[in-house]
Amino acid sequence: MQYLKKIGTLTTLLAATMAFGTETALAATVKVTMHAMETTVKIDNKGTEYPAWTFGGHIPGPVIRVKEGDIVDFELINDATNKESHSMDFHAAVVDVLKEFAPVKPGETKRFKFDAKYPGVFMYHCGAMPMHQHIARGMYGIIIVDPKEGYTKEYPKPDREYVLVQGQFFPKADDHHAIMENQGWTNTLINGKIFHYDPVHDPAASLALVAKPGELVRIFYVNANVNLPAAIHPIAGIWERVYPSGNPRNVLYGISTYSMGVADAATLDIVSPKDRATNNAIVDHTMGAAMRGAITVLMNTPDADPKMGKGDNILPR
Ligand SMILES: [Cu+2]
Repeated sequence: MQYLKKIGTLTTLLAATMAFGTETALAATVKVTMHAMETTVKIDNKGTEYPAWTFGGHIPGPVIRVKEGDIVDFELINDATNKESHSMDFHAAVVDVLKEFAPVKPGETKRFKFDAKYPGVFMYHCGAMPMHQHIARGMYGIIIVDPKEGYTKEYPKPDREYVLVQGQFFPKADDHHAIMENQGWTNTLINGKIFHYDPVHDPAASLALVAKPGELVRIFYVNANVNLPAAIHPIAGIWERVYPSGNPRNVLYGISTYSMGVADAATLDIVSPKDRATNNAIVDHTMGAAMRGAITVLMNTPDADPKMGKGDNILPR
């Protein structure tokens, strides 16, 4: 027993050394710069304009993608032309809310670093007050932290990947009291637009998610609603696997509808039938949200554009 214990200790030490060595060798510092921009965006497929507050001029902000163990060296530039203070709150970071996440005045810049310690998918958002208004006006996005061990049997390599970030649209952008009370929201935004990828319900929609029959499609989903949970279901399909918070160690199988609280995120895998062309409608099954814009069509056809859902094309705009 004593011998086994010793071997065990040695193995643990060796494993720790190896892990540390590997991490040191592979850990990278990833520099991320974002501009807080108070600017006009188009919130539907017809081009309706809205006075948004954004990271980088779009709702959602840029997709940040790093690897577990990387150090994110982040810089937030609050342009001098802005009127409001803004900040950055990465849900992937373990830092000090009063330091790293503190507001930045117009014309100022803030820089901080954090260790991307946990793999998964996480919301990021502005935390300047009134926070609910900054989120409602569009200051949110997704950070993906890929697992350091890469793909495994339980977390297989997907054929395509897509990002879907859901938000609530409040047309009265200045009424932050109403936003707090969840009053006056008229629509749901998917990647910043109402029925963004749904040519079935909006003839003005020119985009849909695409894949080939039988491909493994991985969806990175963030619920950036201000006040409402979301119930994500792929109509005419079942999630093959769901990874709560996107962590490959959290695996659920054969899920019809996966519920996400506010600010929650998940990775959801779906595989369509191999022998025929089909469509799925990925919805927030909360009907009031679906009918207000939270329907995304996934077309599974043999002629699917080979570039969609790959590399930089995981958030089609
Ligand atoms: Cu802000």
